[in-house]
Amino acid sequence: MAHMAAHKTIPLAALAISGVFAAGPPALAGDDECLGGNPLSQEGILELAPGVDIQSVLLDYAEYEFEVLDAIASRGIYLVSRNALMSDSTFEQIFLGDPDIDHSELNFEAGDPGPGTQSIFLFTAPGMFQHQPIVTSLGLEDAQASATGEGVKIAVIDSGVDPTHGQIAGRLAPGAIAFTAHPGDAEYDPANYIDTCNANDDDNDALIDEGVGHGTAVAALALLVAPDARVLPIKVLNDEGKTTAFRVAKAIIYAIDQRAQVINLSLSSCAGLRIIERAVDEAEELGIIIVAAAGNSGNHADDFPEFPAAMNKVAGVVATDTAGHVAPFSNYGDNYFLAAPGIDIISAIPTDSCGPALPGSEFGEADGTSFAAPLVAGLAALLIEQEKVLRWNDFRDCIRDTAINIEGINPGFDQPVEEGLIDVAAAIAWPGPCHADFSDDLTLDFTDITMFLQAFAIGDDEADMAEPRGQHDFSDVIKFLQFFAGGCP
Ligand SMILES: [Ca+2]
Ligand SMILES: [Ca+2]
Ligand SMILES: [Ca+2]
Ligand SMILES: [Ca+2]
Repeated sequence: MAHMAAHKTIPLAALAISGVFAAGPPALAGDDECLGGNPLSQEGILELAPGVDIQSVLLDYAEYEFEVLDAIASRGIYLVSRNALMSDSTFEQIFLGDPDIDHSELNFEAGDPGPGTQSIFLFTAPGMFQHQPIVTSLGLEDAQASATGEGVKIAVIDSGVDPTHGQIAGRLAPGAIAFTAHPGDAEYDPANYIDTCNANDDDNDALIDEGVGHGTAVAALALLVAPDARVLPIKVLNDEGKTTAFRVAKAIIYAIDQRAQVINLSLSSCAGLRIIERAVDEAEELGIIIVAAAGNSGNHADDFPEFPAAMNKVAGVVATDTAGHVAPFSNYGDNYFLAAPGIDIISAIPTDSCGPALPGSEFGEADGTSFAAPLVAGLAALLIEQEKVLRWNDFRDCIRDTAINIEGINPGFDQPVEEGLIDVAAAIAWPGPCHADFSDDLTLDFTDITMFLQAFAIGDDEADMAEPRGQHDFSDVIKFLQFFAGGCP
């Protein structure tokens, strides 16, 4: 029943859905087309120095006829078009030495994961969703006796969701949005975050709407682990499962500004763009846990790392079976932080499906690192509700202490993953760090109060313990005192 990754090629920097929906041949490990990517030849990204106005930049470089296509204006990041006479390398070099431009880089073509990744799920009976093997293997019932993710917002940066699906309806956070085209393009509609199709094979790969259903399945899996969390759908993948680096960065920044506490990215790229890394860094400073699928190329990260999963401070997720055997299609390697089940995973699919998807069915079964990642996102939500995780370091420590080592059962894989396979019940039973112990001596005394106040006064991230994150105010002091009064676990 395991459906191998059919995705035989991932162009460099192709941001592709990391889900595999159909039976097909195994992935071709080491496919060097991973290095051959296609930057969008008439687009580029400019990161301006603080206080610089984009209009003055456009004037300074008027001969190149740059036009603003899209913006993350609050961060001084702009997507510009340029005339066809300007080469990629010229764009990369022309701004060197200009103090107004912090960084320039190319935008990358969105990519399809390749033939066979069509949205064909195997039909499963509705009752199977709540009773599938991962519910037992991860210990979800035990875990949910202690935490359900209440009050936690999980941003799902994906293909949108079906808001009418029984597993999704009533469980969305306000602020759902779509970034699937440039503002002004006919396709761009910020309100249209719905996981729908257009019944056309827009990318001419003989697959119609192969991305449809992906986001609905991903969101429902996060909610399977954390049933009382709320999902914020941010649509970046179109109905063919494609997007661009710029849109992914824009979506992460949007999730930050919407105060999501967890961000799930079931998509990957062979290029680690600076604007995505910058967005990841900003999220990490605010205590947001970022989870990303490792990708389905069957490659070791030392050969072909995929991003953002392989970035520091991102929980990159390798797919295994329920016992921890690495899936043949999954990327692996110790650049990826942990593993979760991603074979024969049952989840929600849009009820109003189209194209090749199952008409009228509500649940389907599929494989992919895409479906392993949201299980980790759900776990993060449970730990955040418990206040065991306030920031990335806490999550990292929890996984180090509770994940199941899978090296011994994967002799064919050199260091399959940095840590191991998640055990949700064990993670929820983890005692948690001693948040008030600023002196790291496992006791709480006046020194810790002094150190907290010093950290608070200089605006250190460690002292930003309560919402609103990114601000040091009285709620952080109250939270510290609560942790202090509660003692070390
Ligand atoms: Ca297609
Ligand atoms: Ca289409
Ligand atoms: Ca102490
Ligand atoms: Ca705060």
